[in-house]
Amino acid sequence: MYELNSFISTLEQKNPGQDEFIESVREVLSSVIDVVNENPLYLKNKILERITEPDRIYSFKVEWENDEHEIEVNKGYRVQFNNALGPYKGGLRFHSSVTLGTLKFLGFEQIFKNSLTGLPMGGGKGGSDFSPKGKSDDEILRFCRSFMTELAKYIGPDTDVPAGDIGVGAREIGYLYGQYKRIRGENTGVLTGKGLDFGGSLIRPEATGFGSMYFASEMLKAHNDRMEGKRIAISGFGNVAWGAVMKASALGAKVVTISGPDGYILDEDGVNTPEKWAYMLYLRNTNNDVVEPYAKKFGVDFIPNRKPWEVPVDMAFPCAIQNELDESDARTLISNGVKYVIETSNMGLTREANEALIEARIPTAPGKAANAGGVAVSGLEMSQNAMHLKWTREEVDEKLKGIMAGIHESCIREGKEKDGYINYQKGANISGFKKVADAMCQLGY
Ligand code: 2IT
Repeated sequence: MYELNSFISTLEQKNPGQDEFIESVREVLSSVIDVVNENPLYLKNKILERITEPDRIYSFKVEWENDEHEIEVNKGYRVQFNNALGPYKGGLRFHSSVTLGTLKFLGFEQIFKNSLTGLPMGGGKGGSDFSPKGKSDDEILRFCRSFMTELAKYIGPDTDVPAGDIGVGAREIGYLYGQYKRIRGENTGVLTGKGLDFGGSLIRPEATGFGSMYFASEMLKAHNDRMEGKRIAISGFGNVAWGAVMKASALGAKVVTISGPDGYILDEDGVNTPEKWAYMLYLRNTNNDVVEPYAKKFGVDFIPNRKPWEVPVDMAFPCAIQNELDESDARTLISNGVKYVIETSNMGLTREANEALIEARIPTAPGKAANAGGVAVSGLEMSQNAMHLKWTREEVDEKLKGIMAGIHESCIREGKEKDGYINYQKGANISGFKKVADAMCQLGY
């Protein structure tokens, strides 16, 4: 029998200084610990000890040359966390905040997210403390080449399939895949999120944001509500926020905020024109990591050094980075009458924020459910690569919609509480966990 706090304190002793990892384990275990304690097979198979230890971690040095012809050195990692359901699958993050603890939290989350999609994918994550901020295109190319020179030793289309995450978009995946092909001479599609002309899937760039809106639509349906006319706050201005604002507009909702590390944009007309969407992508590719120029370009308000959660809205979609919405943000949203919160970044809500929203009975979707559309379409890209064919936009979009609806159903099945409140966090954790745990029991140790 397990007791949550004593399990977590042992884990902390084994993994000192990895706070984000510990937090992500606590989050999953707080939902599944009773399920484990009631299942003799899980207990006998020591599932909790085994699932919280990565299968292996590769750590390597990335040496590259900057535009001043100086050599720079960064840390590179690939965490292969769990492959019970299929090849390790998960993105690469290039961001100054990346530590091994960050990648272990992301890899751990990825196990259950990938399980929720229903596709045969295990969980992994990788990346570097390299900061794309202020870097030239040539520097990005040289960094990606060096990073892949090491990473190529550890990945393969049936073993480990990386993709993008923060700081790694279509451009970086192109450079990384180019180097993989140079080294290995293979066209096996070992990365997902590739360009459309060399094995990439339609809808992959949009998939995380689209999927999150499809999930939200299902939530609203389950609450006899609809997307049309909803006022939405989104954080971030990168790939995920971009997909989300486009789909929100298509569904008749109005997104009034996007944000960056420098502050947030308040656009009362809505972020709802192709010109505004294209400008978000342009801003992302300048590598400056600021959103303020949007305000100047479109003549709207910029609120420096603040988060968008102070704006009264019906729905909030954190789409940027972990712990970006804390307890006081949650309380502000609640007192301003928020009706739904859809965590679209990985662990975007702090534990206290989550608890406050659940206590207030606000339907709150966890990232591993709401943002699974990205990795789901990555899975579809793997299928297309393996078959050497390409599905149409409509085919991929239909499959994505079906997968998101399926995840929503699993959340209801395992997360509906006695008072009728759907605890999405509990639902996602239990259904994601059970599949992996069952597979681990059947596979033996
Ligand atoms: O967090 C995520 O799910 C991703 N960054 C996407 C992973 C993937 O393999 O497409």
